Amino acid sequence: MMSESPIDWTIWQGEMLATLMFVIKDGQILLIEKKRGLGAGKINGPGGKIEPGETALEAVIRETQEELLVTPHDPVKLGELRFSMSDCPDILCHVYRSEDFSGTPTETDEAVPAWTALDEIPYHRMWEDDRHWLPLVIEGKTFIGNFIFEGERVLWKEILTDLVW
Ligand code: 8DG
Repeated sequence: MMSESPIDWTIWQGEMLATLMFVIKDGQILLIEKKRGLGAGKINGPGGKIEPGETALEAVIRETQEELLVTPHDPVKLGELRFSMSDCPDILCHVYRSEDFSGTPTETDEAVPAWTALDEIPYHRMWEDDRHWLPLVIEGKTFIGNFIFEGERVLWKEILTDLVW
């Protein structure tokens, strides 16, 4: 792990804007096994790119509908993740939590739904950074996570908590 960030995060800007949704209900979290795109094969929350003209909130609802045929209710933004990537455009990702939904989580071309107990989250099958901030989502805390990746490895990380959006 590098000790000093080679990036000035105060002027950093994401080239790709993305979202993630974590529905947490009855002690379980609604995860997906992603079937295609960036992070295929990994366990994650539903989510994806923000389309031109869309807000982050609109995008996270649309992506959850497309990937799982589920509509999250009253999503609350908890975090922002900033990924400086070595091999693809830098990503700014807005992280939401919801405590209820309508519809039935269903497998689609993009994802397989996986309800998971909160104490059984398979971090070994997830992006390496997730273990540093997903516990904050579960606790309902706000955060910024800054990460520098080399390929799929985290070279540097910083987590700031208690943000006001
Ligand atoms: P497509 O169907 O349009 O091809 O793609 P998409 O679904 O719109 O976008 P995507 O390529 O799936 O977007 C990448 C998703 O992966 C997006 O939700 C953000 C998420 N993601 C990263 N990096 C990391 C990470 O390190 N951890 C976690 N949990 N998610 C990440 O891009």
